[in-house]
Amino acid sequence: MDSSSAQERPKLVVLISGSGSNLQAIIDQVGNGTIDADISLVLSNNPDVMGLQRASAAGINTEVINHREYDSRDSFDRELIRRIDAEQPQLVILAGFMRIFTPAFTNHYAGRMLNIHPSLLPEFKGVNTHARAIEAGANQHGASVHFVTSELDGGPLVIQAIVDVNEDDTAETLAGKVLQQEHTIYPIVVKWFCEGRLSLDGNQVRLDKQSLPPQGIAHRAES
Ligand code: NHR
Ligand code: GAR
Repeated sequence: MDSSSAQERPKLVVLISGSGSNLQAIIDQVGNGTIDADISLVLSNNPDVMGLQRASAAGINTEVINHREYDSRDSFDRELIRRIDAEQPQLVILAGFMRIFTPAFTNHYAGRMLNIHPSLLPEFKGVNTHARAIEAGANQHGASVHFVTSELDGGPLVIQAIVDVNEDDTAETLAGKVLQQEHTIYPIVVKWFCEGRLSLDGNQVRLDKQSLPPQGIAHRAES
């Protein structure tokens, strides 16, 4: 093949810490051809999590880099970078990854790392988002996909899935409704990125060369 022939499929590296249902949603859409990419590696900071089994079942390489075996966030992040860069991925995907990164890490992957966070950012950054939304009496809740920057859960937003909070919702029922929406919106964003339609220019997200509003695109769940 000559050098002007079609580009290779983009390579993805997915970072997980747990059950990996968002990873599964992406695996499924790569598998059925909706996302034209290869998942070259799934990395977990926790051994023995279900997400690693999902990856293996799909024939994807997995590796564990256990943060408990590193004496600092810096040394853990350096090892992650070494392992990720060996794959030369176009995109790094955080899918339920639970370790905060140093700025050296987030700067290294600026514009090519995405996260899904279970709240309507900028509300409820951090952990335990569903219980906090209930506690606050929120009428709406959801999930956000954003480019990752050094500001925790503060990077530029691509899309938000909005779900209604009902009176009888608990943190658990709400988590289930939100997770279902996550499985819809995250593969869409990954597909856009792989098709070269989505990019980050400074702090501005662009989709098909159009600037997105600060909250990103709103995706309302049918109820
Ligand atoms: N790192 C940076 N610099 N910026 C972001 O936006 C990041 C990040 C690392 C992870 C995911 C994020 C989420 O979607 C994410 C975004 C973990 C924590 C946390 O408090 C907070 C936010 C996120 C992930 N982690 C604890 C820690 O000490 C451990 C908590 C635990 O193990 O349960 O790293 O929510
Ligand atoms: C998802 O709800 C994701 O948004 C959230 O954890 C869950 C992971 O589920 N992420 C975070 O809280 C990141 N700190 P999964 O492992 O089944 O994809």
